[in-house]
This record gives sequence, C-alpha cells and structure tokens, in this order.
Amino acid sequence: MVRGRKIEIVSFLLLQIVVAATAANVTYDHRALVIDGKRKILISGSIHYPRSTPEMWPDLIQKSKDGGLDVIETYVFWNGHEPHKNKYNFEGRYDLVKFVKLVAKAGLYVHLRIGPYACAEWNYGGFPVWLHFIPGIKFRTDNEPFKAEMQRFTAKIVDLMKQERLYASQGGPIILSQVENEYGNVDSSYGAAGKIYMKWSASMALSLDTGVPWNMCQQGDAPDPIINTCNGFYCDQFTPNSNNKPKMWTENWSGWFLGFGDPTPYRPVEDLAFAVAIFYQRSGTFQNYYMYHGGTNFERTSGGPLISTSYDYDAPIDEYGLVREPKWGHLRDLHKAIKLCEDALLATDPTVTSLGSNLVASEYKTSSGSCAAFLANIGTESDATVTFNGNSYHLPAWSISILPDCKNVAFNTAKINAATESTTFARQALKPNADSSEELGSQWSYIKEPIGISKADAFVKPGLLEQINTTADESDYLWYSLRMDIKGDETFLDEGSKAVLHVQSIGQVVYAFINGKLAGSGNGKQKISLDIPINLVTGKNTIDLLSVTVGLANYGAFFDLIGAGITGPVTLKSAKSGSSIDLSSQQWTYQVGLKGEDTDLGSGDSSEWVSKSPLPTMQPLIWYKTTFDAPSGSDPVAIDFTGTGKGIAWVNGQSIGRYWPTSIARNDGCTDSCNYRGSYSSNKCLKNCGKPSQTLYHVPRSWIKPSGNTLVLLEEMGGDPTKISFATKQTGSGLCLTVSQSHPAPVDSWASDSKILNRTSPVLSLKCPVSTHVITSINFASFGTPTGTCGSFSHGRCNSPRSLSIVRKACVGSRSCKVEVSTRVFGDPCRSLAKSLAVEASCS
Ligand SMILES: *[C@@H]1O[C@H](CO)[C@@H](O)[C@H](O)[C@H]1NC(C)=O
Ligand SMILES: *[C@@H]1O[C@H](CO)[C@@H](O)[C@H](O)[C@H]1NC(C)=O
Ligand SMILES: *[C@@H]1O[C@H](CO)[C@@H](O)[C@H](O)[C@H]1NC(C)=O
Ligand SMILES: CC(=O)N[C@H]1CO[C@H](CO)[C@@H](O)[C@@H]1O
Repeated sequence: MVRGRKIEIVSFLLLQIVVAATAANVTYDHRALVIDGKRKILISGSIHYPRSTPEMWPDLIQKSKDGGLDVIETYVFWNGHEPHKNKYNFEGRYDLVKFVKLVAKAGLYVHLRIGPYACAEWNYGGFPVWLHFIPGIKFRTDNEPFKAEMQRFTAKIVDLMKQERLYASQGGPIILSQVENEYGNVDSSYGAAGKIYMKWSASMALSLDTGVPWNMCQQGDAPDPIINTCNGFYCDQFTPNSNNKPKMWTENWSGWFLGFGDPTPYRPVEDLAFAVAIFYQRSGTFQNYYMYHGGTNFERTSGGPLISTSYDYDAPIDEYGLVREPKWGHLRDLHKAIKLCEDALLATDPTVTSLGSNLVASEYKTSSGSCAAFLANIGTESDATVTFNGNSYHLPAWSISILPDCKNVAFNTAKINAATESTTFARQALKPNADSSEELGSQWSYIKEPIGISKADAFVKPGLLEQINTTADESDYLWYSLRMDIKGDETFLDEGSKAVLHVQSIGQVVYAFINGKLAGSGNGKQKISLDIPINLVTGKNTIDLLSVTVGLANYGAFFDLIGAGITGPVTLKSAKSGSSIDLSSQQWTYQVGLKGEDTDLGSGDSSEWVSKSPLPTMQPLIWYKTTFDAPSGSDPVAIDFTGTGKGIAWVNGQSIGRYWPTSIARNDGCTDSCNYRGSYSSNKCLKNCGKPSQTLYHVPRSWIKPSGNTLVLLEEMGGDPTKISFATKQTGSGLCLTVSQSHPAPVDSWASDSKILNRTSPVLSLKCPVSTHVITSINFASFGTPTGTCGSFSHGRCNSPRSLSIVRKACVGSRSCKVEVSTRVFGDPCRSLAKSLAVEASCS
C-alpha cells in the first residue's frame, strides 16, 4: 500500500508550484481507523530505532513492507534523547526525524508511542535518571514536578514532529500517537492520584493538537476520545471501552525477550499466526507485532535488571536484520490473505456460527456481494473436518483457515508454505592487519584497573549507600571500600585470622576483594547474599567491594524506587563461634565509576596501553585492546565472547553493550519441539538450557572500517581475550519445506479483487534468499509420508520413487522453483493415505 504524494498546483497566478504530501484526515469509528473517509485494516510492526543503526533502517523498513506491514510502531526513548536535562540528542541512532521520514519514504505509516514511559526492557523504562533527583518528584502519578517534566518532553516531541510536518494531518506518516503505556496494569497501586494522573495525561496529550488520534494501551478506562488498546499474546477477547472505538492490538508479542541467566524463548509461528488471524476474525482491525525487529541493546541501554544485550525477541526480522524463516514468510502470506478480505471485513459485522465443539465460522458478507470467511478450530487436541456453505474443509487443531471468497482457502495458520532457511555463523580468524600472518590474539595490549579507590573524587560517608542514588547511573560501577586494623584477638576471627565476610546486595553483581585480591563474587536480580571465607592479616586490611548494575528496572508500580547496590548488612563473622561484627554503619569510602572510564579507555586512544608479554589473563579488572581488519564480505558481524567473563566492549569507541558469556541459562523448562497448540506464554517454548545465555554480540557493519579497527574490553571478572573470535551471520545455504496435499495453494494465486486465479493443487515453492545463488542440489525429496524435520528428514512407509528426480529436474540450476504437490505429478504411491512432499535443498 503506497500513500499518495500529489503534486498540487497551488496558484497558477503566482506560477508557484508546491510539492506537498497530501494531508490525510485520520479518525476512527467502531470498526477501524478511518483515513480520508475509508476504514482500514492495518498491520503494524515494532522497530525501535536506537536498537539498530541508521544504516540498517532502510533495509529493515523495506523488509517490513515486503512482509506486508502498513505501519511501523516505535516508542520514543526519553533518556536517549535527553540524557542530561535540557541537553538533547537527536543524532545517529537517536535521529527520530530521519527514522520517521524513512518510513514515510517507503510508503508506510507510523504509530508513535511517545509515552514518555516506554518500559520496553529499556534502562529505567526510558526515564532519564536525572528525573529521580528532582525534589519532591513521584513518577507516574498526580505529582506536579513529574507532570511538568512529562508535559515538557511530550510537547517537545510533538513540536518536533509538527515542525517537520510528520503528522498525517500535515501530510506526514504519523497516523496515531500513544500517551503513557500499560498504566492500567499498575494504576491501582497509585490509588486515587493514579486516576487523576491518567486523566491528566489524556487531556495533556489532546491539548497538543496533533490532528490524529491518541491511544492508551492496557487502560480500560481511557477517557474519550482516546482509544484504549490491548497488549498481550492474544487479544481476540478484547473489547474497547466504547461502541465508538475500534478493536486495536498495540503489542502482540511475537516472541519474548532474553535475560542473562535465562534460556532463550521462542514462539512458534503457527501460534503467532493463529493469534493474529483470530483477532481479525473477531472484528479486530489493527494489530502490531512486538517486535517485528527487536535488535540490540547497545551501550548500557538494556533494562531489567539483567536483560541481555541481544533483543532479538524471536522476531520475524532477526537481531542482525536478516529475515527469520519460516516466521517472516508465513506471516507475509497471512497478511496477504487478510488483505484479500479487507473490503468485506470493514464493511460489516460478522455472522458467527458454531460448526461443532471448538469450531467457529465467522462470515463477513456485504450487500454488494463480497464475502470473506474465517474458520477456526480453537481445540488444542484434534484436527477436524468441517462443512461450511456445503463444502468440506480440513482444520488442524489450533488453526484458522481464511477464505477470501467464502469458498476457497487462501491460508491456514498451521500449514506453512514458506521454506525454512538455515542461517549459520561462519567463524573468521581475524588478522590484526592485512600483511600479518598472525592471528588476532597475538596483538593484545592491556591496562590494569586499580582495585579499590583510585580516583580523586572518591568520598567518605557513614553507612552503606544505595547505588542509583549514588552513581545517578553514570556508570555500572560503584566501589565500597573500608580499611580495618586487625589486632589478631578479635572474637569474629578464627584461627589464622580467618573469618567469613557476609555481604548483602539488592543487585546485580558483587565482587569482594580482600587486600587487593578477589575473594568471592555473586550476582542476582534483586537479592544477593554472599558468605565468603577470607584471610585477614594482623595490621592494616582493606575490604573493597565492587557493586555492578546490569540495567535498571523498567516495569511495575514504583519500579523507579527499587534501587541497587550493597545496602547491607555487611558483616565479618567467625565460622566457628558465630561471633560477628557489623560493618554496615562504618565510614565507607565510595568511588563512582572506574578510573578507566574517566580516562575514556573505551576509545582505545590512551598512551598507557602495555603490550609486554605475557598478557595477563584470568584476572579481574583488566582493560584489553587489540586491532583487527573487517571480516570479509558484507554479512552481519558478531563477536563471540566465549573465553571471557563479563564486562563492556567497544569497537572504534562505540559501545556494543555488556557481554557476559559466563552467565548460564538455568537448566529448566527447555523443549526441543514446542507444541504450538494451546495458549502460549513466555515460559512455554524455551531452548538453550544450561548453556551461556548469550555468547554472540552484534557489531553493526557501519561501525567497522576495512582495516585498523580497535576493539577494547573492560573485563571485570577475569577471562582470556585471546579466545575471542569473530563470526559473520550467513543466510540461505539450506532450504527446507514440507507441503501436504491439504495445504492451500500459494496465496499469490489470488488476484487482488479476491478472485482465485489458479484452482490448483498445493505447490511447493523454493527460492534461494541470496539473489546471486541458485539451487545446487536437492538433498532430500519424498512425496508420500516423509517424517522428521529440516536436517533430519527420512522416508516414511510410503514414498514415490520419482520424488527426487522430479524435484531435481524442476529446481536444480534455478534460483527458484515450484512443484505441484499432487498425484498427477508424482503418481500415487499409497492410495487412501494423506500424502505430503518434503524437500531439503542447498543454494550457493
Ligand atoms: C475527517 O473525517 C471525518 C469522518 O470521516 C469527518 O467527519 C470530518 O469532517 C473530516 N474532517 C476534515 C477536515 O475533512
Ligand atoms: C534515594 O534517596 C532518597 C532521598 O534521600 C530516598 O528517599 C530514597 O529512598 C533513596 N532511594 C533508594 C532506592 O534508596
Ligand atoms: C497462476 O496463474 C498465473 C496466470 O495463469 C501464473 O502466472 C501463475 O504462475 C500461477 N500461479 C501458480 C502458483 O501456479
Ligand atoms: C492483555 C493480555 O492478554 N495480557 C496478557 C499477556 O500475557 C501475559 C503473560 O502470559 C499475561 O499475564 C497477560 O494477562
């Protein structure tokens, strides 16, 4: 769908020709958003602009358009745009105007979720930490200092969009804006003041006069004319709070986010397609994939705490910008099928009939004669054969068929016509420079970060300080340091001046150093309790505790006050007698951040780098640096941090985020093949149990030069940087697909007026993803009852002996091929059995 840009001749008399985008009138009624008087079925997807680079944006937007999206949805990230009060950043990854203009250029609309609370697994939910220090402030409630700041920033964004003429009312792409975000999930915790604040948010937003509607998600009592919308894994049961508002779904979770220490969630596309189809079946007209491209939490932008650096989300476009198949392709086919029904869906309300237990038909029939139907099997156990309008249809369990003409099936959510494409990471041993025969590891230099207090701005305070109040999140790191004189006869000492150091922290990582040596460490989301056996010496001792945050909380009532750091108690105790001394209220010395952060070692520029060998490894708190040439080719690049511990990394001075390959996913709840049937939840389909949560970290191509790149790591826990390797993510050496005789013919066999062109059998269609590739071999082909999944197909009891030769003949040597899945083509190897064609092909 391309929004028209018209040339208007404004005044012949002045001979002045103005090229202007046509202003669009966006309103809504009880069925849909209405643009220039026409109701619209809209399919939207979230892409958060700072989670990729401006160089990636055009391709991500084009892939979204090719996938059938009409709208790109994004939050606005306040702490990225105003990191310090009144100091704005709208450059680089935060160039919101550029992002919105690129979406417009592709002919798509924008849903701008200004918030300004974003949640989004983003640091502090998108709030700048400086807000926390405004006297008397209380977040997200009826509080004057907060409301003043929220209004100032919201107005700032609206004004910026207006100046650039980006609202649809001005000819721009923005058709909808959001104020607040999922406040209805938590507002009861704020009592009456919460309701006053919610209403104030609504009227504040309306007063900004954008000329397009506003929405509030998860806010059942959003006041008119604000549209209340639904977020969730399913929203088909949702009804808006007024008969005048359309049924809109602003966050349909396409997968789920990853945390350090967690297994990797994934959502089967059969279930995601089911959720979308049933939403439109039940009169929905706008739905948004959260996320369509998840991307990467660069720098220290991840929230949580403990959200990983990857924000891949199992989205249809992966973290690296490659389409994820068959998810992307299956949803593209779904979007085409829904669009074939658009006229009928929008013209009328459905007639709903039961076709049996758990079997529902919804028919949209207009007076002008168009008709579209959705047939649903919401049962989780049994496939069904239903009769609808005199015809018979096969409906797998937990699936929906879409019939754009009320007769022929264009799409079934559980029958995938899009091939699975393999993607692999290819290892590259990187050379420090083109002439060198040496590998990366031979050219590391280092700087040791001092253990304990080393900066002039350190200060002394009695008692244990909460971390965010102390660092204002200017750094992940806060040193808590104590000097102690030991006489040797203290009751908390055991023989040989041994004792147990007890440390309690509210997150997320603690390293304890005794007299300059690492004695123990631990981590946790909101509670760490360590008992570390230590050796003290007679005379002076130092206890240096390094507390590290891993993303500030972003969700829940009062999340801004959760805090972090070593809030105590800290005690020394005897393991034998139990006698102890509480150190919590002593005079502690504090240092915010590390010395190397102050001197900007991340840039690589310092003159202090030491290149003496041997390189110190497996020791805490060392900065490492090396140089490397870009991996060859243009495939996306990742660094595999296996071998290192935990820290932050920079490429050419640009922070690629926190790395933590030693954070291991809990060994619980993983499944090799997740049953997509039945309600999905974020714990239902997990993989990667017992393995590192994240070893590979995205380095955008645009941050790398052909040669002479600098990589700097701050290794906090101890590791061996020479073990680091580079990888490029490659797509499309293998293609797999199984199409059964009961699959619908491809959705492209329909004309745009919802008339079926080819009343053909199902077709197995393959296409090499890389345009210069051709299918070089067919590794497996069987028409009959093949079993197994991609990579492990095998013949069943029934197999047409012609399978391989027919598929080879049709496919080898071409970039794409189509093979009809029928006995007409393959003969019938087993009458009376339902048959399918499984193929595994290679491209190069
Ligand atoms: C915009 O559309 C609405 C409903 O379709 C209509 O009532 C209104 O007059 C239109 N406004 C303009 C400025 O055309
Ligand atoms: C931060 O300091 C303020 C003001 O002293 C205090 O009210 C608040 O409880 C502290 N926050 C945390 C998380 O400890
Ligand atoms: C459907 O028919 C059209 C026109 O005859 C043809 O170009 C197209 O390839 C056919 N599609 C399929 C999927 O067979
Ligand atoms: C609106 C909605 O459906 N919300 C649900 C989203 O999914 C979570 C996790 O499964 C549920 O707890 C919510 O109720």
